[in-house]
Amino acid sequence: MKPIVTAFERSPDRGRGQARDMRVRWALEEAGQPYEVRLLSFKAMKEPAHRALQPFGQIPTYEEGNLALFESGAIVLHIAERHVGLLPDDTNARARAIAWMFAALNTLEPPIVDREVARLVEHGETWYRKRLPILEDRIHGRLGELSRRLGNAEWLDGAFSAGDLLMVTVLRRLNGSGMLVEYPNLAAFVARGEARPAFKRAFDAQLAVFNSASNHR
Ligand code: GTB
Repeated sequence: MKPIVTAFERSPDRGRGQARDMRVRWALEEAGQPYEVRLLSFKAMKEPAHRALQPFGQIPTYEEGNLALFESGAIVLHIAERHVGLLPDDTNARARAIAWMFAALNTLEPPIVDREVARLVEHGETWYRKRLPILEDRIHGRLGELSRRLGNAEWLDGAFSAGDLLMVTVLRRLNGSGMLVEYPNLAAFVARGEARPAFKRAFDAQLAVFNSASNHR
C-alpha cells in the first residue's frame, strides 16, 4: 500500500517547492518508495478530518496503513529509518546524521522562518526596517557557522543522509534572498542537493500540481 502525503492544492510559493511536503516527497524519492498525494485547500486543512491527522491544521501529513504522522521532520525520520539510503548503518554515524536533521529544523530553520514571517506580515510596521537587519544578522551568524563546519566537504557528515536532505530544504528557503552568495560552499551544497535525481522527481511532482492548478483557474 502506498503512503499518502498531504500537500497544498494551491501552493502559495507558485511551484518553487518551498512548502514542507517537498522534503517528504524528496525523502520518499530517495527511498524509491512510490506515494500518493492528497491535495488540500486552506479550508480543508482547518477542518476536523484533517486536524485529526495534523492538530495544527497544516501540511504535510503522512498516512501508511494504520500509521498517521505529522511534522515533516518526524515523517522524514520515519522514512529514513525504514528504507536504505537516508541514514548510515553505523550506529554512531546514524546518530550524527539525526543530529544534523535536528540542527536543520531547530537551529537553522527558525531564524530563516522569522525573516519570512517578518517580510510577509510585519512589513507595514514602523519598526520593520529596524527589525529586518537584526533577523538577517541572526541568519548570517548561523550560515557562517554552518559554512565553516561544512568546509570543502560534499555533505555534512560523510555520505548523503536525511540530515543533508533537511538542511538543503531549509537553506533553499533563502533562494532569491541573495543571502547564500557570501557562502559559496553552502550555495554549492544546495546545488548538489537540487541536482540529485530524487530531488528533481520530487520537485517536478510538486510543480505539476501548481501547473495543473494554474491551468484550471
Ligand atoms: N513544523 C511543521 C512541519 O514541519 O511539518 C510545520 C508545517 C507547516 O508550517 N506547514 C505549512 C502550512 O500548512 C506549509 S509549509 N501552513 C498553513 C497554515 O499554517 O495554515 C510552510 C510554507 C508555506 C508556504 C511557503 N511559500 O509560499 O513559500 C513556504 C513554506
